[in-house]
Amino acid sequence: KKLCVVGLGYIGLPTAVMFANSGLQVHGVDKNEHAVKLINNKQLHIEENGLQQRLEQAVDEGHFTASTTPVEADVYIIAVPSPINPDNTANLEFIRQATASIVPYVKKGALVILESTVPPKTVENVMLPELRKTGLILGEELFVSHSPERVIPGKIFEELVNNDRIVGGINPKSAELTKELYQAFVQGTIHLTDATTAELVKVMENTYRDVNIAFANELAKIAEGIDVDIWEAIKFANFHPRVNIHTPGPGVGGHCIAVDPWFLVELAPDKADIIKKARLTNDGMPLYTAHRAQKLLSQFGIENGKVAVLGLAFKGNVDDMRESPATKVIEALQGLGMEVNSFDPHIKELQHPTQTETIEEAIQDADLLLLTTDHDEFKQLDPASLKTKQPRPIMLDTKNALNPDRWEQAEYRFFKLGD
Ligand code: SAJ
Repeated sequence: KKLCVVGLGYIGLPTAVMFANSGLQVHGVDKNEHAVKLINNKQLHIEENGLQQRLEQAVDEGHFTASTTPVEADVYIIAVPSPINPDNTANLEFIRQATASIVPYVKKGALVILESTVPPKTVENVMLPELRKTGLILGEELFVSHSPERVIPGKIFEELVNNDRIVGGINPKSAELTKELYQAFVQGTIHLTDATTAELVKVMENTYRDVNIAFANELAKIAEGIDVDIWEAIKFANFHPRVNIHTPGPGVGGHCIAVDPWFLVELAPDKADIIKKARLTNDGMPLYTAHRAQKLLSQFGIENGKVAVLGLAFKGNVDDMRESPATKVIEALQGLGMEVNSFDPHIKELQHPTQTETIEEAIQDADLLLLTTDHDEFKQLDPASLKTKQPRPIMLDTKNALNPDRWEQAEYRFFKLGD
């Protein structure tokens, strides 16, 4: 079988490579010429555990090529972004364009699979009108399904294989054909349903996380008011067999959890109350974090201090800055009149105006170190060797990532968000 994967980003590239490693002939398509060039040279434009070696294998075995335009194939997989507009409505233009781009190449008997997360009814209302232009009878001569990815960045290859998948077809045959394809490497169960149900399920999963994180963030704020360490309180609560409180933090980032709940709000604005409130609660965390930093500084007599933000990525051990709470914390700090440097060992090129190349540079004059991302590199820092010009700098850990004793022994004043 020949596959054409449209969109070679965080999901498309690993998925394409995985199929190629399983022996299928795969052609990847991306409109970013630079990324295509790199990929054909076995180089990466994104970071993911195991991806480098798997890409090399795929290209060396002759199973994987890439270009900026689609090719004729038996199966098309679409994995392009589905972001939100500034007014929190879904932007489905990339999905529509990607679908339109394959229309000239699609032949009778082909299967088109959407992997991107989308608002319910997108297959029906956005993709099918484009695919009808092939002149093929949908469900008989052209099969279409939604097979949303569910993998977590950092562990993509593990989860591609082991996670269950929900596959929704525009008819049962479409779903069945999709299942047969993914069985090339998926060891989890593949559950079949219709396309709209699959769309809703995927969005529900990420919304579940968002709502629960908002709950944890609300608890963190409450705990701060009564001098309780929320991290300890959550740990104890989670010893209950039916309680699983999520982790507070400086906000929710990434292109999924902070985005997908808005799809449900747009779909049912008068019904999605909790979902909307949760989204706004999480979006308020960067400002809350900045205020907490400001209060700490003024507690120690420092006005308009200098802050070193440790971490720009949206979560630990990834190189992805999209929708990162850290960048919003920085904006909020600056808005409050503070001077900010930042450092992130995973963001290789300087991608943020406040970013420095070394941690030493970022913390040099800092009154306060603000940990926003729980990278392993930060957990392993030796506080004793990290000297700022301040005799007793402040450390505010928003992720409960550090060992307070070590920082306090090194003359830092140590604080946590939610404590
Ligand atoms: N976060 C918290 N508290 C938590 C968990 C996460 O503050 O308890 C924050 C993180 O720091 C990060 C953001 O939320 O800023 C999202 O991180 P994440 O690791 O929870 O999720 P993503 O966005 O990397 O991946 C999610 C996953 N969805 C679920 O776990 C339901 C993944 O399985 C999906 O495939 C992915 O979204 C996607 O692409 O939709």
